[in-house]
Amino acid sequence: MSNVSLTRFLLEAQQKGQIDAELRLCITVVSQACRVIANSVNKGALGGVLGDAGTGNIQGEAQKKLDVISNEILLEANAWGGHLAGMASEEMDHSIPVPQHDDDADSRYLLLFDPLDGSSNIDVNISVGTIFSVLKYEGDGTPTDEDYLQPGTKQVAAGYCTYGPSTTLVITVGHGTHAFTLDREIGSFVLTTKNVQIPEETKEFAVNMSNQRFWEKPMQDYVGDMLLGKTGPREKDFNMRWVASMVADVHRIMTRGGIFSYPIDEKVAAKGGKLRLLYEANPMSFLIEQAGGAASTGRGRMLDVQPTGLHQRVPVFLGSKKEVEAAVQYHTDFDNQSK
Ligand code: P6P
Repeated sequence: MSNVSLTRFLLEAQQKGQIDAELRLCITVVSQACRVIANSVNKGALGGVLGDAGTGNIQGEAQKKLDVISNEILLEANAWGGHLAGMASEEMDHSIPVPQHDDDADSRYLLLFDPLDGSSNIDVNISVGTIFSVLKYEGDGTPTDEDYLQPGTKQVAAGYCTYGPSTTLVITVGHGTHAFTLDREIGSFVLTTKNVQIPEETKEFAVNMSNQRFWEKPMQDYVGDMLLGKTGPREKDFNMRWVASMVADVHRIMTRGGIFSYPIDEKVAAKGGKLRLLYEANPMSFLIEQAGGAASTGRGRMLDVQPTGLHQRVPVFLGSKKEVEAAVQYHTDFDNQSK
């Protein structure tokens, strides 16, 4: 396969009518911002960018210096192109409008992102990443937070970039999920996997087991049966991985299958879950579904959830289709018995 650059891939998508010029510009600009973030992340201790920023965000989390830096890189990169009506970030309490210039195109978009997911791993040199989601802005004038409260099915593009041994950008515009690897020598993302396909079955699960005693019963039964292995009702042995960096765990699933879960537990139940719907669960779910996988809250399709808040949290089950269905079945059976 000749080296297809991201630029060429997006131009061809536009020629096929899958995206318009503004959405192509949006994804291009985000990919360029990811290259700048990768450059900062890869400097590590030499870049003076490790450690805490000494500030906190609306999530009640201490911000890392690179959280703040990555957020600023994405804001600055996307402020000038005329392709966006506004942006929302995990690191900002509210969305911000992007000034519209007279000659701006009609179709404008809303960009949402987690600028550096898994940032607690930065100081210990474990892969982190950027997650983004793109919605159409249907209004006119200045968008407000409410304009972002669209179900995941309304996304027109989504992606993540992993900053690990290689820098890998995985995107969808609703026509499959595709992976690009950064060629540092030419400074370009090159197509390395077209039409990612996640195996329907798996023997690998990703969950933070330290929360086990706080889970709902169906989750305890689901994982408990996996741990019984061949001797249990699942009749096969499972392996476990937990990077505590969603982008890294999801990328492994994109590459070899698996199921990722951050279920409700007593500690986060009041907040609705741990992971955020609009800029973590929805973009990842769009990518996973486009790669033949499934994504659920445990009690319904993730992309059908009608958002009620910019930083709303949800329980997450995503990955190999048949394994997600198995996890959901435990919840369905439990709920039916409870009626
Ligand atoms: P825990 C990172 O903070 C994150 O939002 C996801 O990237 C990751 O999957 C999860 O939280 C890790 O949570 O409770 O294991 O630290």
